[in-house]
Amino acid sequence: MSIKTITITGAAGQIGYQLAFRIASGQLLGTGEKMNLKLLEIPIALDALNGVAMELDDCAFPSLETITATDNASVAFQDCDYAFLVGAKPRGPGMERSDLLIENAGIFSIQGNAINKCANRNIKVLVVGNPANTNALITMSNAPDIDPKSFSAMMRLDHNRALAQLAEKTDSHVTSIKKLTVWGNHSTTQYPDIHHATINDKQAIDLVSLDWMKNTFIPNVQNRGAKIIQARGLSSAASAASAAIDHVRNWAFGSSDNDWISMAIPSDGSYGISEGIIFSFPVRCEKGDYEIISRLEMNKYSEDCLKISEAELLEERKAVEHLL
Ligand code: NAX
Repeated sequence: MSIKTITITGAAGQIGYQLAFRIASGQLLGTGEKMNLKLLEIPIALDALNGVAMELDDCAFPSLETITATDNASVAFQDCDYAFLVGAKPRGPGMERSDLLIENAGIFSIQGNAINKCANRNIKVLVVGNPANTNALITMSNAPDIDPKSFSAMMRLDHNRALAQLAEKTDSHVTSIKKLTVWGNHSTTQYPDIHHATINDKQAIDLVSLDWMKNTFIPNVQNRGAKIIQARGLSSAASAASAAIDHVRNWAFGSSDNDWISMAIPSDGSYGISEGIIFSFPVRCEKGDYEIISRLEMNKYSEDCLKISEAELLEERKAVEHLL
């Protein structure tokens, strides 16, 4: 049995602190699979990171072979099979979105380079750190020797949030909802789309009003992150870690046959979305690969929503053009 190497960046942060323990306990690969865990942080957070490593030791997880805590990207990505890029610079007071893009672009270009040099050629990369889609684009562009299909950004938290909102409204369980999509960017331009969704085999769109869909459901999903910050005083962490595991587990081991998931991946031009930007599509995963669900019928409302999110991603790409 081969031992997998899993890298988590920003591992001393809120999400990293949840993610590391859930992965080490076997919730990603299954409890029988051994792993080496590599944790990357910035120098100032190394003491905290060593504390995380000590706690991981203290759990005596049967699946965990070795733990490496480092501030060196080349060490962290050496032989990496699965990378969770969580660490990012938060938006500071007075910082414009474009400043945030550029600050983070520096981080993700270094990490893309290190992945290109050191990681397993079949690596799967999930970018969580915001702005996640464009950070994934930068990482991918700086790893030219790795298949672009190895890079993705996280929309699964948005997807899970949408499932929960729709389940609550229709008094059903999340597991009875299939074929829901959150398209686009992980931002407030994302488009949670229930036009193809079913609930216990009935069309979801027939079970709710258009007014609820447009004026309650969509804004609630788009703004759920802000609501969590308002309530907790901190941004989503446990739910983000849970979604990150859902994303990579489905990607690596497959998603359900009669359903699909939302993943931000390099656009191949499907649904008229500009090629190359990291855009969320409905995908089905099998044997470590994914395929975009094609030829879904899209009405004018949906097409317009996709275009708004695409325009935002094109603008973000323009802001970091010099790093691509
Ligand atoms: P925290 O600020 O708690 O943790 C971030 C950690 O990253 C810190 O420990 C910091 O030292 C580290 N870090 C910064 N630069 C680094 C670098 N160059 N290399 C390695 N580590 C570095 O943030 P947390 O709440 O954990 O959130 C992490 C990121 O996830 C943020 O960018 C956040 O906006 C983003 N999110 C993305 C979500 C998504 O769905 N895509 C949802 C949750 C979350 O908001």
